Amino acid sequence: MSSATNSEKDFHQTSKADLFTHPDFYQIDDLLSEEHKLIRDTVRDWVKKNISPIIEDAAQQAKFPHHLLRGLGEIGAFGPQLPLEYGCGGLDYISYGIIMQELERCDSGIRSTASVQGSLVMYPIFKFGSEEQKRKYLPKLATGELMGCFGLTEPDHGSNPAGMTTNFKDLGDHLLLNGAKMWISNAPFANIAVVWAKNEQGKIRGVIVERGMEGFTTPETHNKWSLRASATGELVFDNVKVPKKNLLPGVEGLKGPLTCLNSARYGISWGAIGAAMDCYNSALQYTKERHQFGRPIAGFQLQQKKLAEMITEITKAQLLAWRLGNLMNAGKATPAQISMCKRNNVDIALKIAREARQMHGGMGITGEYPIMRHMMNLESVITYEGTHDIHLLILGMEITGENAFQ
Ligand code: TGC
Ligand code: FAD
Repeated sequence: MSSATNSEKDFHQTSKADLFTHPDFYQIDDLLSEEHKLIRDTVRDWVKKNISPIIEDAAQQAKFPHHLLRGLGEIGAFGPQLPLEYGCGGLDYISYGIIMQELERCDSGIRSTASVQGSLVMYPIFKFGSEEQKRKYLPKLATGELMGCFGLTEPDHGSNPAGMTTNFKDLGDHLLLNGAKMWISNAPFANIAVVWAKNEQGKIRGVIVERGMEGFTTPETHNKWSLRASATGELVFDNVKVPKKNLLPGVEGLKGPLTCLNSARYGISWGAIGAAMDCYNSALQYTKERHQFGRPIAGFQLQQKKLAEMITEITKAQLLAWRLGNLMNAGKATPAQISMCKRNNVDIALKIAREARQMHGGMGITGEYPIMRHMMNLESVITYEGTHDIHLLILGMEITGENAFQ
């Protein structure tokens, strides 16, 4: 079980109704199937009923709402893109994107939990795990009975994970794991961790570490101003004996974790649009209702410029994500295409959140509106899964053939 939990009664329920409907300026809904729309409606209804009423309080208290986990499993938020035979959703990548968008529309931290579980824990087990590992972990991860985290980043190796120092020795029937990971989403409550570490030959391998293994601890990271409703922590390995059967057999080298990041970055590309839409809707509503100088502020040109630019950027981001989803479905998406979409969509979402914050005037800094929470969350989203500048350099290398990283 998880190391620490709370329950629904620990969160104050707001009486404010969540009336979100998505803007669709370019009739992009026409590009979706009936199944996609049904999935969207189902997830949206569940989010409105279960997350919206408590999310502001969870963020203010900086507490992850553990009671949501089984419900997230029931609506198919964990590993929707993985096959039915392992208890997963068996859905396409557009459906996966839609689910991430609906979750992040409410809060990036909740989407983070689902991204990590589906793309960074379940996906590597599915893609690189043994049949025994798949049968043991995937069905329970899909329901939320088991939760996982992904350990790549270290205190001294963030953008450059190839330099990692976490390592293991092969001692016959078990591995001896030492080192530390930092900034790990879900770490404080995860039952298992997919950890990337170097073997004695300096090759990066994936290892499944279980809570309860001696020498394995997960201290929580406190005092974040961003993703406050998501639990972040460290993974510390002090001579942890990990059974050899917990090694992921199917991959060696940095391409292992980077392959998983492709899937998670894709999900973020859709997720960020959700946060942007929520900020846009709130700004549109507020400017229509708020009167200054004897008229709604929506009537002033400067406010209209901001709203018109917001919906333009949201629409462009939607089209980019939709096309990328189709490339993912066809198995044709390249890492650089994913970088472009993650980078662009998070960037526009953060800019929209900042503009929306100003349009709400003083009210924009309060928890009465979701704006400031989205804005602070997106400061992490633009940093994790590859920073804004790292994705620019990935694109630069793709188009010029020159490596500007080092
Ligand atoms: P480089 O030499 O370019 O590549 C090493 C090997 O990996 C292959 N490769 C990829 N494979 C699959 N997908 C990709 N996107 C790949 N990119 C590269 C490459 O072909 C090579 O394979 P091989 O067979 O030749 O060995 O590697 P590098 O050391 O120069 O680094 C490249 C760089 C900087 C782009 C990469 O390291 C990077 O992306 N850095 C950013 C780190 C990052 O994104 N960390 C994310 C941590 S997890 C996280 O933030 C989760 S937050 C989750 C949440 O809460 O939602
Ligand atoms: P650094 O790599 O130190 O970068 C600092 C600055 O230098 C950045 O602006 C960067 O763009 C720039 N920079 C670095 N290299 C170059 C270069 N070559 N050229 C130009 N500029 C450069 N990691 C996980 O493994 N698992 C998780 O679950 C996870 N969850 C996270 C949750 C949160 C809330 C946060 C904040 C982070 C999380 N991360 C996780 C870590 C995240 O992926 C890293 O923070 C990110 O990759 C950047 O690494 P860093 O923070 O060490 O920054």
